Order: sequence, then C-alpha cells, then structure tokens
Amino acid sequence: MSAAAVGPEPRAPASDPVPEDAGPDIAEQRLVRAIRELRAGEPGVQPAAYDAIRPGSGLSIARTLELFDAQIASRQLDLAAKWLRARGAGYYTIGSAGHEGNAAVAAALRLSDPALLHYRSGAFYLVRAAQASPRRDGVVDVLLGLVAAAAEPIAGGRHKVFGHPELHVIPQTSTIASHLPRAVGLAFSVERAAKLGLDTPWPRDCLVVASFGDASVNHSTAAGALNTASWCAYQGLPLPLLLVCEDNGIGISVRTPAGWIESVSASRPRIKYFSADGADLAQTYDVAAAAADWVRERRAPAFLHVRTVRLGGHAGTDVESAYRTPAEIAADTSRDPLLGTARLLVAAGALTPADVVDRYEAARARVLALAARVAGAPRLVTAEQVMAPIAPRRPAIVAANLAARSRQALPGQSRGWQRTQRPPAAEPAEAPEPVTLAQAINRSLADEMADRPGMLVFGEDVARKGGVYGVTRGLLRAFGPGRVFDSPLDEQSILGMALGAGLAGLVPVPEIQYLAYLHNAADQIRGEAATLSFFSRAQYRNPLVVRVPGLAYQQGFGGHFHNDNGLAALRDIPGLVVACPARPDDAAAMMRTCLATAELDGSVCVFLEPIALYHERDLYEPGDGGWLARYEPPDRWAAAHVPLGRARLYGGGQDLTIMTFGNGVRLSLRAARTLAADGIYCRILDLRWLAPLPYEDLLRAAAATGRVLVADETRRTGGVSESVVTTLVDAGFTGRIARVASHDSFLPLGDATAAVLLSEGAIEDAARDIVRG
Ligand SMILES: Cc1ncc(C[n+]2csc(CCOP(=O)(O)OP(=O)(O)O)c2C)c(N)n1
Ligand SMILES: [Mg+2]
Repeated sequence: MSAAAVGPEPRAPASDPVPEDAGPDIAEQRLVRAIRELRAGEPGVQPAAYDAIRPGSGLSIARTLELFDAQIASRQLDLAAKWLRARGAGYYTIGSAGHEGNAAVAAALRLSDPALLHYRSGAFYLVRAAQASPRRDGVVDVLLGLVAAAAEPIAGGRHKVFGHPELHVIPQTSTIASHLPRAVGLAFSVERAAKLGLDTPWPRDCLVVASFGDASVNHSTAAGALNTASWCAYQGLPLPLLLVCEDNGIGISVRTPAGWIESVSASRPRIKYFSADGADLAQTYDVAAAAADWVRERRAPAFLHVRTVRLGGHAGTDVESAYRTPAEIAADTSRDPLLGTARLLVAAGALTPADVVDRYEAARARVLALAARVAGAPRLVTAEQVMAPIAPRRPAIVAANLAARSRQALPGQSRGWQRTQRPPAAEPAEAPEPVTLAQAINRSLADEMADRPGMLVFGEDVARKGGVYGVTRGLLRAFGPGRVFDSPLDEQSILGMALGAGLAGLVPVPEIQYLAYLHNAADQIRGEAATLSFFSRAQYRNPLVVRVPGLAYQQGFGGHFHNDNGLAALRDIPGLVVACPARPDDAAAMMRTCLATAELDGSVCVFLEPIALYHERDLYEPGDGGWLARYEPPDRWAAAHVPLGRARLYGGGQDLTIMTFGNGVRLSLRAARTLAADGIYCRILDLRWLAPLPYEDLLRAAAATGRVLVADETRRTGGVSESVVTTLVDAGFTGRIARVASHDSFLPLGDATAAVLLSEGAIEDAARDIVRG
C-alpha cells in the first residue's frame, strides 16, 4: 500500500473539543435519567476493588469498571457513527447498542483465543484491545473503520470490520453466518495441527470463539456449521469452539419466535448449551467463564446464548417504528446493558449515579473528539491501492522454492508416491511407465504430502475409498487418518474446514466431489476465502487448493450433475486461481505450482480436473498412448515447473491458432490432425490457467497466425471464450476471431448430451470457415 494513503493514527489530546452539534439524543437522555434514579445499596464499608461486584460472582469491582468503560465507549461509537454519517464523513452505522454484554464474553476469554466476531460485538472488540500489551485503544480502530480510513488496522479502509492480528480478531464479511464453517474448521485445525506436531499462530490450549445474531442461526450455513461441530464432537474429535449467539430477538424487522434459540441450540448433540442475560454483566461473565472453561478443558464445543436487546434500529437508516410498537421499543430500553452494569456498580457502592453519568459524559467527549479527528483521515484513492492485498503473488519465489526442493531430492526418487504403492519385490519402486491424468494427480499429491507435513487431503469419499475416480487412492494408507480423512457430506463444511485449516497455517487440499456441487457452497470461496486477504490487508490468509472434478464428456455416465460445464461463478472472483490441466504432466506441475503459491503467497486455488480425461490413455487411435505422460520425480520439478498464468502451445501451424483448455485440448488436437490432412495447419494453445488468463501467451499465439478460433467446452454465454475473445479485442488484435462453444443448456443424460456440447466436428467446421471463409 502506498504510504501516502496511510496517515498516522489519530490520538485525541484531552483538550480536543466535543463537536458542538453532538448533544445527547432522546434515548441517551432517557438512559441518563434512568441512571440518576438508581438506588445505592446498603451503606457500609467502602468496597475494595477486588471485591466481587455481586456476592458469588467471579467478576471483581475493578474489572466491572473496566468492562463498563468498554461498554460505554462502544455505545459512544454507535453515536459517533451516526454523527459521522450525518456529516458525510462516515459510511457505516450498524451498531452494537444493546449488545454490550459481550464485553463480559471477551473478559472471560484470553487475548490469544482467535475470535470471529458478529458486527455487534463492538464492546468485545474494545475489551480485547485493552487486553493487549501494550494496551490498545480499540476506539480509534473502530472509528477509522467507520470513516473507511486507509490507516484502519485491519481492512485499511476497505470495509468496516472488527479485526486485528495482534488481538487475534479475524475480520468477517457482512454475509451473516458465513464465518461459522470457518470457525468450525479453525477449531478443528488447531487441534489437528497439535496432533501432527505442528505449530499454529495460537497457543495449544486456545479456543475459537465465533459470535453471531439470532436470525443468523436459521441460515443453512449456520445450521451446517453447527451440525458439523456436533458431528465432530459426537465422534470424540476435539473441537474447542465457543459459539456465542447474541440474541436480540430480531433480524432487521423479523422477530425470532420466543424460545426458538433455546429450542434449536440446547438440543444439539454434544454441543453444551449455556445461557445468560446480556443485560447482567456479572451473570454474563460468570456463564461465559463457565462456557469457556468447558470448551478449553474438554476441547468440546459449547453454545453460549446471550440474551440481548437491539437499541436504535438495525442500522442508522432503519426506522424501527415502522415495524415495532413504542411499547416494544420502550421495553428494550429498560434492558439496556449499560443501565444493568450501572445498577451493579451503584448497588455495590463502587459508583454513585452521578459518577456513572460523569463517566458516560467523559466517554462521550473522548469518543466524539476522536471522531472529529478521524473524520478527515486519508482514504484509499486509487484502484491500485484498493486492490493491493487481493492476491499478492511472488512467482519468482514460487519457482525458487520448487528449484530448491528439486535440488534436495534424490535422483529419480519419489518419496511420497512410493509410500502409496506396494511394489512387488521384483519390480523397481518407481514404475517408469507413463501415467494418466488421475495417476499424475495422485502421485503429485503423494509427493507433496511427503514434503509438506501440514498438507491435509479431505472431502467426501477421498480417504477410505480413495475418491470416486481413485485420484486420492493410497493416500490414507501412506499418510494416515490425521492427514487424509473423509468429511461429512456438506460442501460448506468441507470448504469451511479448509478455510480454518489455511488460517491455522496448514495447507488444505479439500475435494468437492463434482463441480455441480461447488455451487452449493460457492460463497465459502467467493465471499470468504477469496476476500480474507482483501479485508485484512493480507495480514490473514487462507491458502488452499480445492480440487474439483468437473466438466463433461464422460462416456456412459452423462447427466448435468456429473458433467457440469459452468465456470462463470468462479472466473469472476478477484484473485482466485483457476487451474485446469488437460494432460498428466501439466496436472502434476500445476498442482505443485498451486500448492507452492498457496503456501508461500496465501493463494486460493481451484484445481479443476476434467473427469473425462482422468483415465484417458490415447489421443488419436486406441492404444497410441498419446494422452499419457511421464511423471517427473521431485529432482526434475524445477525443469518441469509450470508458472501460474503460462499457457502451453502444441504445434506450429501458420494458418490458425486454436485456443482451448480441458477436454477442448484433446478435441482440438484431434481436429487439427484432420484439418492438416486438408491442408489447414493449426497451432493449439492450451490456456491451462482459466484465471488469471495467460495474457501474454494468448496474445503471442494469436499474433503468430493472425487467426484465432476459441474452442470452448463451457457454455456460450458466460463461458471462458467470452473472456478470451474480449481479451484479444481489448489488446487490439485485428486478425479474425471466431469461437465455438457448448450450447446454453444443461446437459442431458445419455447420448443427447453430444447435441449440446462442443464437438470435434464443430471445431473442424469453424476452423475451415475462418481459414477459407
Ligand atoms: C446471507 C445474508 N443474507 C441477508 C443479509 C442481510 N442482513 C444483514 S443483517 C440481517 C439480519 C441479521 O439478524 P441477526 O442475525 O439476528 O443479527 P442482528 O442484526 O439482529 O444482531 C440481514 C437479513 C446478510 N447480511 N447476509
Ligand atoms: Mg438479531
């Protein structure tokens, strides 16, 4: 990021004036009145700071005062957000008012417990910030977020999120519940890493905390995550996860039925249920401490239900009175957690009502003065600044890493895949014969697992069965169930597991069984994996290589769901790598590149495997072995390196360049042979990388013949060829361009599938047209 866009962190001197137009609103006036009416407890001895705030509570008076300050500051931040918004200086007004009991949840946890927070967990964040050493002023962080300042510590002005690497708060998107699969995955992974003897950024006895709203519990993403947490715990898998539901009884305007959260949460198998009144700080602290102990000691999940209220509408723009009665709104004010804590402090004799009001006013002055100071903080200006953290990549380092590993390898030795095989004694350990695409992927996974102790392979049917197509066969036996395991049948959970594992420093290689089923869980890639670097200025990353068998042309096994040829949902995701190897040698090399860029740069990679080519051996004639290739052992990996975004050229024909990928490569090579017999000589460019497209290779190959045919097995609308053609046009290519693609159809079962798919014949016809026409 450019230094110019990042100003110094504003700090308010005590003398900063309170903005004049920031007087208390009606709700505040009501709160102050209620505080003034509080009654002190029995007069007696002056309480000591370390006394319990209430007999029997683990919360001391001194700690209550600190938490109260965080609660008040959080409330003032909500007011400051509206004040900034009204002046056009702020952009976000969803507040935490009514939820400030979550200060006690933070207090019951450790700074080093990774936290994935609800957007109303402001007081939690402030308490967490104060736990840091040196102590951090979370108020400034939040204000910088509200005004989208480039100096904001986590997203750097890209969104208003709670997050900070030193506070172990991982930023979340606005998509409700979408962080919960990751939270489950993270809790799973901190334990799995420990089992494998690997370090994570967090201590061995940490727990993962994730907070969310009550309406969010209904989301299928939350339901899936809770189910997976149960599923793990039910089998005795350790899962130190504290799920905190901040239940204000409503989601924007839709009421949560009374008792619903208890009903759905208290009955989850092996998830211990705890409940607290969020307006009562002492109770929330005691219950949260008990829940945290449960999770930390047993390494088992718990659900902490914190009953809260939502004060002041969903966001600054939301007119609550349109869907709530005045009586309902007034009832919530009486459950204001600030009033609750004030009551505790006054009852304990720690503060008088006047002291409370003074504290409140002092916080208002401090926060508003700071707000006034950040209002003009420098923002991101250029596209370059905004985009800098999307997917930082260092291809030279990736290549150097592969080269170094090549040098360390023994000539011809494949440590990994030999472990997956049981060679007959008489045969050499490494079969010299060429391999299929499926075998090449299998061997590269095995070799990489041997080199990377943190690499995990998981998904539906990948372990015991070895994958529907045998691609992961032998890995379980070679590397054990700690690193190769079957997941529950839930794509969101599989990807969430990967997101957590990546965050924990492991190298996850999940499998989504078929491309059609990725769409079922696409947000975990689109909204979560791909955005983490963006929303954290690359301070958090979730490296992963998700293997996705897909595309069409499976003989005798048709139908849309096992032959999905739609990639549009992946290709528009900023920073996402989409690799699509067609041949065995490319598959092995590209898998290595993906793993290296994942581990070294934090890249999120989709490795799309053309199922129909998995076991293909021949190209032109049965038995010609034209689709097999030699598997390069590790000592040859440097020589065989395929950099990200580099295409592969076949032939040097001068008449036409056919640009293609996946099954299209095989179809085009076959078509080219027929065309050559007719005197039309083609060169074929296998794009190999569908995102980012191999820009330079593409332009070079086009310029070489001046005629381009794009042979695209994805759909005509939204398919890959649209981008290839546009890239050529944008780059000023003036030669002829045509494309052949599959129809805008879903794929039928049986032979009818050929009617809608790109065919060899269609490529030949289009090639003749473009060359002769
Ligand atoms: C997946 C998704 N759908 C819709 C929204 C729009 N939205 C934002 S907040 C919200 C209500 C959430 O309610 P709840 O979980 O109870 O949290 P609260 O705001 O009450 O704290 C909705 C529908 C969203 N952010 N994400
Ligand atoms: Mg709610």
